[in-house]
Amino acid sequence: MATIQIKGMSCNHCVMAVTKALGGIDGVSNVKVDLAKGEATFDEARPVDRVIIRERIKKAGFEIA
Ligand SMILES: [Cu+2]
Repeated sequence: MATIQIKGMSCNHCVMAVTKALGGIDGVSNVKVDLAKGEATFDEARPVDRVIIRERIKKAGFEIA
């Protein structure tokens, strides 16, 4: 399981957007976003390039801390 810190989430809409962004990445599953902690955890079927994860998060309007 991987954990990333995400900046800029303020409500459940943000949680949904991040969950959708991460869940849409090939090989990523079981995404869980914790709003209070500002972090997301997920499983990787194989190692996913962090550059791709960063890009998807950015596209959704957030930043990886
Ligand atoms: Cu929000």
